[in-house]
Amino acid sequence: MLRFLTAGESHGQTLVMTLDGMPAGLEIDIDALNAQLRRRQGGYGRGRRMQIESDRADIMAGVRHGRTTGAPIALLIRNRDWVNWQQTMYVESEMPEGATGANRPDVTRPRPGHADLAGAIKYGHTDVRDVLERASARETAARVAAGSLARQLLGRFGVRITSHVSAIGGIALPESREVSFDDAQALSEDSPLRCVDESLQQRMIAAIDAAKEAGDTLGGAFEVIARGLPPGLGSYVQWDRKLDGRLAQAMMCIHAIKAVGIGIGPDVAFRPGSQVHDEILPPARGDGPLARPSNNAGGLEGGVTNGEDVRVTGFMKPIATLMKPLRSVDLTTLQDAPAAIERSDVCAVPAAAVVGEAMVAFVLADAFLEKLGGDSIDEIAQHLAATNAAVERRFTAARSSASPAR
Ligand code: EPS
Repeated sequence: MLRFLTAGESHGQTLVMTLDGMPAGLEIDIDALNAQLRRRQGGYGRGRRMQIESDRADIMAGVRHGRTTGAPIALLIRNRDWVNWQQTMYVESEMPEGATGANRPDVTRPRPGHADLAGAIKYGHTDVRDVLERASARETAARVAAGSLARQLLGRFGVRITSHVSAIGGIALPESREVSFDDAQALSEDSPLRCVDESLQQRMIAAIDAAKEAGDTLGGAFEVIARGLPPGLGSYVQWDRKLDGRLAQAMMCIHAIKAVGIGIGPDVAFRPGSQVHDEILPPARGDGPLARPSNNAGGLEGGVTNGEDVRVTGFMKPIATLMKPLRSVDLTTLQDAPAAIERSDVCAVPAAAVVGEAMVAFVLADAFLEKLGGDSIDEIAQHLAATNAAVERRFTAARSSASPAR
């Protein structure tokens, strides 16, 4: 079983991530991991924080001489902004001598849509900062680190993962547009929103500018696509083993995600069966796999991978920190007061797409190990080869018994 936990506050010293269950013998590419962290920091519409941070992971445990040992992996992503926050975020009971930054007043006006109010009531906090520091999406940097390691494991066995932004605010790719893995993969990391349609992207940028001007924020949607997964990951036999359910949970728990779609997602509710289900055709070439002319199911039938691309869409609400704040109350007086303003982003959908890739990578790597697992990369490679050979034998037998008329 692969699992990870994170710790860390948005303006604390560091984010911490522990990943348990990685097999031994995987070569770790720390530059590739840091490149994923950099991708998460990008996207048009981010705030000033991203100019301060340049996220880098320091691996503290579980990797030796460039390879996993099978032990838990621990890593740190230090917050460069910590120097500006020591007087507000110190750990000790008294402010330590030499603490830098500013001593900020308590936050008492919860932001609608953020965890502020529910969290303050739940944990009994009077300074809402005790909630928002941990509820902040800064934590997703640690998830991207975990996901990057999961992606490196999958990559070792030919699985690749990409994403693209399909909507910002009300501006969206048409429903009929299925973005191919290659089109998403070809998007440049310098592309401002990682949308495959350039004219739409320009309209999205204008919408973000207008939202910023109005003190408002924008959400949107992104799709994660995974290619090269073997069929048979996940299972239909028990509710908690269905891979679509597990992917949905992993996407839904990303900050600000309010809905998840698999394949064509919510559209399934509005089309007849003949326009939803993907037909099954004989192999296009003699020794090829069965052909599927469409992939509305997003690579998952019965909660099991079917060998097609896995496609998962996340729908993100607008960020809850508005520079023109919504109405709220001051929790110390219960009188009307505009919601607190924290430094934030206007739109973070491209960053959420990178986090989505990480969470999808993590769940897929977990499911991969469940079916083909072993304690080392070599053992897993043997299991995968044996599984592929068994499928191949079955199809070879079927081909040789097929009537010549077919
Ligand atoms: C950040 C995500 C957002 C940013 C944050 C860094 O967090 P939140 O969910 O709290 O809005 O706003 O930046 C700051 C907190 C700041 O002070 O600028 C991230 O993804 O790293």
